[in-house]
Amino acid sequence: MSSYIEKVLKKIQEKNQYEKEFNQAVKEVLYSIKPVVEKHPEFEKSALLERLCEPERIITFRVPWTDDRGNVQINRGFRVQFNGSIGPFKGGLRFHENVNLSIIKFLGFEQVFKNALTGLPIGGGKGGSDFSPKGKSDNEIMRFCQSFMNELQRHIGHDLDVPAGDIGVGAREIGYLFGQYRKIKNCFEAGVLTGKGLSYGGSLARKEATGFGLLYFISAMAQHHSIDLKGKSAIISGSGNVAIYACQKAQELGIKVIAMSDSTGCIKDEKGIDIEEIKRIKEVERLRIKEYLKKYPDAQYFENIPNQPQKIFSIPAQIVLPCATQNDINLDTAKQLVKNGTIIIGEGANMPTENDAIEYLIQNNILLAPAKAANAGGVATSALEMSQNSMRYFWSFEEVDQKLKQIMNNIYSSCLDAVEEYNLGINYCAGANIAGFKKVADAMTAQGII
Ligand code: NDP
Ligand code: 2IT
Repeated sequence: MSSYIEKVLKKIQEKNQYEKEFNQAVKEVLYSIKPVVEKHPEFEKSALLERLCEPERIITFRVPWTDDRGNVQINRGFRVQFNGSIGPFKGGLRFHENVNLSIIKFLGFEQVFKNALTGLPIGGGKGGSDFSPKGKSDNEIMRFCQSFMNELQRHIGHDLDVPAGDIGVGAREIGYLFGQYRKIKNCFEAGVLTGKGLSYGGSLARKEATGFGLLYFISAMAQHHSIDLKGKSAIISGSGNVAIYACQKAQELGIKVIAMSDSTGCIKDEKGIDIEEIKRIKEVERLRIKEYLKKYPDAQYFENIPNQPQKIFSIPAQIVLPCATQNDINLDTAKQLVKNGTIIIGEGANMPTENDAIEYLIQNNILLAPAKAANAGGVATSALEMSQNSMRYFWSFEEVDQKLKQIMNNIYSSCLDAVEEYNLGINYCAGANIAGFKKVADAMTAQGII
């Protein structure tokens, strides 16, 4: 290990000792960029890695709101503007009860490399709140979003920082956030948020983009390795935005998706998941995935046991798409996946695989499509939404989808180039980190010590 990287990692661990997820994400990147750092002694002189791992700005704020019973509730809001050297800070907002600074920082850090990989002019950031939309009425969600925006509006703008959705933030929440921003600013600044509804500046295919993009990336990888995806079986963890459209595109490609999940449990349908029924349950009715059994009594349901690996990962499949949340696959789960004959893992979620599990999977010849590359289709299409907003124009679904496909193919090529240049075998995780890092390092170096 390069002594400069060791020194930086030690410092980061000391300074952020309670931030488990952030330390995990930093370690994964810094270890894998070693061959590049060793070629560039000037990085140490300009403290490039220290600057890369310290967000440009962290904002935390109080979010007071009143629930339907008239009780005042307080949540904590976050926005981490991690690195703006390539473009305005860009990244989603996550509303989930377990959100804390460590999680937002890890997400912001990963976003920097992901956004660089897209080749589009977007820097990296992330935000959110420990607010859980689950079980809340529409009015409660609206009041929360309005209060959240009352503070966030000071810190965002179409050339400054452009938030979007993530876990717990979809079209409904973006609509309420945009409405409040427009009211406060007294102007229609369409490009300040992405993932907007189609009636007020959203892009066609943004909703589908992360899931579709994941399958485009996997297709490029499978083609390079002479693997035919058609007829392969798949399991997908999660049943939210990313999981649903990953499932839809997988089925269009002839893959048989036999299981999906939510945080409570998973359903298994050997005949293949009816994705329209999942959309009805999750997108329209906002119910639990178990509801699927009402229409398909022959399907099976397995409930998760707290603090144990999610049940879905014990179902054998050739393709595994973790599309729920971070750290779903630990070393034990990874061993199970290898035993079950998995060929490809495509990370739709951010950091779904723990570091020792990544190592184990690659050593066991599993093709692992890393999140920073494989799920970049969502943010890339957000950048296309920004372009359309700037032009005051819009592209057809087919045009956006075509651009998305091209971007995902380019991202795969960038990863492959890095893998080949540095002799990394099938380590696409290191390849993605190196390709993303090089772009950010170039931009940071050119802009001096800031
Ligand atoms: P959604 O809120 O739409 O869906 C999240 C899904 O994950 C739900 O099915 C949820 O189940 C499940 N889940 C299981 N366990 C957890 C947990 N502990 N915490 C939160 N969710 C859990 O989110 P998205 O589909 O948008 O996001 C899924 C993943 O993809 C996240 O890692 C996100 O960061 C990443 N991502 C999202 C992009 C986007 O454009 N939306 C782009 C790139 C990455 P339940 O309903 O039971 O909570
Ligand atoms: O993790 C991600 O890339 C996202 N949640 C999407 C961010 C965006 O700005 O569209």
